[in-house]
Formats: sequence, C-alpha cells, structure tokens
Amino acid sequence: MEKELLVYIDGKYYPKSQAKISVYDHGLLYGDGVFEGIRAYNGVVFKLREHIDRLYRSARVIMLEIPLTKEEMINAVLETLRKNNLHDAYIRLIVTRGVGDLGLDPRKCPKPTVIIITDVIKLHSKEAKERGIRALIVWVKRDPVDATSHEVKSLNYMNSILGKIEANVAGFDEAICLDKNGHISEGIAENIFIVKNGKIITPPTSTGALVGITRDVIMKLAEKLGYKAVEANITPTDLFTADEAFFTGTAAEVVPIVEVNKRKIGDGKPGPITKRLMQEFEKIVRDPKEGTPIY
Ligand code: PXG
Repeated sequence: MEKELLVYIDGKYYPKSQAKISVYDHGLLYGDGVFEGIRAYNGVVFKLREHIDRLYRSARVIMLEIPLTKEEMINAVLETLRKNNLHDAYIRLIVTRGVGDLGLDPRKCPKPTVIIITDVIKLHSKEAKERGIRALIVWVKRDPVDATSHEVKSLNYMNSILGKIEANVAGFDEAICLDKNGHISEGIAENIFIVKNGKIITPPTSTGALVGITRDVIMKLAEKLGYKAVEANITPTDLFTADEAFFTGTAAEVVPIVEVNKRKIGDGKPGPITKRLMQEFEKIVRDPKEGTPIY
C-alpha cells in the first residue's frame, strides 16, 4: 500500500485520513481564519516568503495572533514537504481562530489552529491553457474593501463560491466578478489582466481583488519584457474590446481568456503577449532564485 501523505496540525504530523480538527473550531463554524495556497516546483517553494508575509498581514487585519514566528512557519512548511518527500507540490497553509464555543466571539478561542497540507498538484488541463477558457461575468458582486474583502485571504470564500456556481450552471469555465461600481475586479481565485494596444492592465485592489503574488510577478515580468503594465479600472466594455485577456494565480498560473459572456476576446485565440508571458512565467517558477529550496 502506498504511504499516506502526512499533514501538520499544531506541531504534530498525522496521516491524511486521520488529520482532523474539532467541530468547535471557528474556522469551520464561522470561516474565521486565514490561508495561503502555495506551490513548489522542482524542489523550490515559489515565493514562499511573499506568501508567508501575506499570511501574517491577513492575520493582522483579523487580529489573529499566529503562534509561530515567520521563520518557524517557513521551517514547518519545508519540514512537512520533506516528510512527504515532495518536490512538486501544492501547499495549503491554514491558520484558524481555533476551538471556541458556539458563539462567534473570537475571545473565546484561546489557541489558533495551524494546519499545513502538502499534496501533489492536480495540473490544470493543458488543453485549457492552449485553447484558452470561456468566462462569465456573474451577478454576485465582489465583497467591497469595507466588508469581507479579498484583500485579506480569509477562509470566507462564499463570495467566490457563488460566482463559481453561477459559471457552472451557465456552462462556462470560470467566473469574473465585478465590484459594486461595475468595474472588473478578479476571477474567483485568480487575478485578471487585459492587454490593449500593447499595454497590460489589471484592476486595482480597491475593487476588492486580492493582492495576488502571481499578479505581482506578471507585472514585473511584463515591465522587464518591455511592456507597460499598469493598475487601472476596467469596465466590462474594456474587457469585451480588449486585444487579449488572461487570469493569473498560484493554482491557475497564467491562463488565457478567449471569450467573455459569449464575446470573443481579440480573435478568440490566446494572444501573442499572453503566450509570451506564459512561456516566461514557466521559466521563472523553476528559477531557484525565485523561491526557497526544500532540501
Ligand atoms: N484572487 C483570489 C480571490 C484568490 O483566492 C488569487 C486572486 C491569486 O493570487 P495568487 O497570490 O495565488 O497569485 C487568489 C489565489 C485554490 C487556490 O486551491 C486558490 C488560490 C491560490 C491557490 C489555490 O483554490 N487563490
């Protein structure tokens, strides 16, 4: 029998089938907690420090005191990967408010729960990347920055799930969310970019979009390749009439969007700048200088 993957919970390692937490954990009862989705490529955890920094920033906003220092957290992630002998992995780091009572007051939760899952990655279909995906702008608005904003990577993902359900039932590959002013915000777990007249544009985080780590990598990469990359509001019309569009994210990497609400983007095929960024991104994630070695 194949050995089960081990999961870190509060400093101990449990086989996947026995990795369980209390039903009184406020992460489950109220979605009270923060998380990160991280990837390792070829023995190097891509942008690990940036993900750890964002985790601690998210925790600060929700006044959750993580019981490990950043260095201890980094070591715990690397140790979990080593215990599982993983080189290419998907890492899910979760810190919940911890076990409390059946009221939502966080003061009743004395000890946060720290969970590190390291698993093999399910690769996105190569076909979707080659052909591009068809997206739907959905009715559910991105939570604004003065609500459960995605500026904080919290366990509260109902906003994204409603978007995904809408795309699913309508038969589209992915959802695109607007902010309350009608500007494009992001996908459900991806940031969005358009290309117009050679310029690369992504919505500002004031639309409720996550400060994506892949987004940042792509902005810098675009500038390095000689393109102008800016943050600016994007209307649905801007998107429909863009030359190219694509999503970015840890899980998604860079994925071309070739159709939005049945309108073809450009000629309905992945555009040249998108393809260039996809190729260069593939090199960056495998560059040991861009991450933290596991072994
Ligand atoms: N927006 C939202 C709302 C996200 O949740 C991104 C943008 C892209 O951010 P990064 O930093 O990854 O470039 C995310 C990321 C998953 C999963 O398993 C979700 C994310 C990342 C990794 C895995 O659904 N969300």
